Amino acid sequence: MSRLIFYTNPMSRGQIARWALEEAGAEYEQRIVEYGPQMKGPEYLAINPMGKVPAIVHDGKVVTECAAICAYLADAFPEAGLGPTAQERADYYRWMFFGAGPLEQAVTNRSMGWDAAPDKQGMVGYGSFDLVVDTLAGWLEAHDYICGDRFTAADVYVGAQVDWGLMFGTLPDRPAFAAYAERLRARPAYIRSKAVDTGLIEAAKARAAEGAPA
Ligand SMILES: N[C@@H](CCC(=O)N[C@@H](CS)C(=O)NCC(=O)O)C(=O)O
Repeated sequence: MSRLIFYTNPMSRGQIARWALEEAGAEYEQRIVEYGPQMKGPEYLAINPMGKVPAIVHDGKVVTECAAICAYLADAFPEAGLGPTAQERADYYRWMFFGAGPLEQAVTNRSMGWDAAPDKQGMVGYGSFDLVVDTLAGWLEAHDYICGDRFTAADVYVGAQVDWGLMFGTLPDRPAFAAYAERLRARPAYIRSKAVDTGLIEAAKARAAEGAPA
């Protein structure tokens, strides 16, 4: 029988993977990995040598990296319809990789207060933060979802970044981003997955307030 183990921490990008798991309709066992010694300890490093969450182990095979997890789950659970049709494949891969490369880097670097000097932007894969934002906003102004009119796993990955970016102010509040995020936040799988992580965060806070370990 198929077995899927999900390694996560509720306060992490693991929220993206959980949303993907819920969209896929996958049954999974959850293992909470605490930041610090547990995440950097030999047991977890044997699963992800990066010592980062999330990771999944499906029938003995490890998948790390949120984008890869989203794409993998779309393939592993085809009945959920999260993968692209032949017609959708170009948009699906284009934006999935755009999300994992230019978008993630641009947002991270900007959050860290780093922008490439204008004369160096040609050497930076994403160019500039504004170029990335304008490019993604342009696509979402013309498309309800990454692949057009239908939700796919690419919307979990790219959408999660838009969702987080708007929530934490790391992306500008463009109307196309807000409308896209609103569509995604109404999805039952999104709501279910956020409820689980929010519950775990609240429980950890309550334990910490009582002086118990997380
Ligand atoms: N590129 C990875 C990023 C994973 C990542 O950075 N996870 C953070 C939490 S959001 C983490 O585990 N940080 C703990 C650490 O590096 O010590 C992905 O997409 O999954």
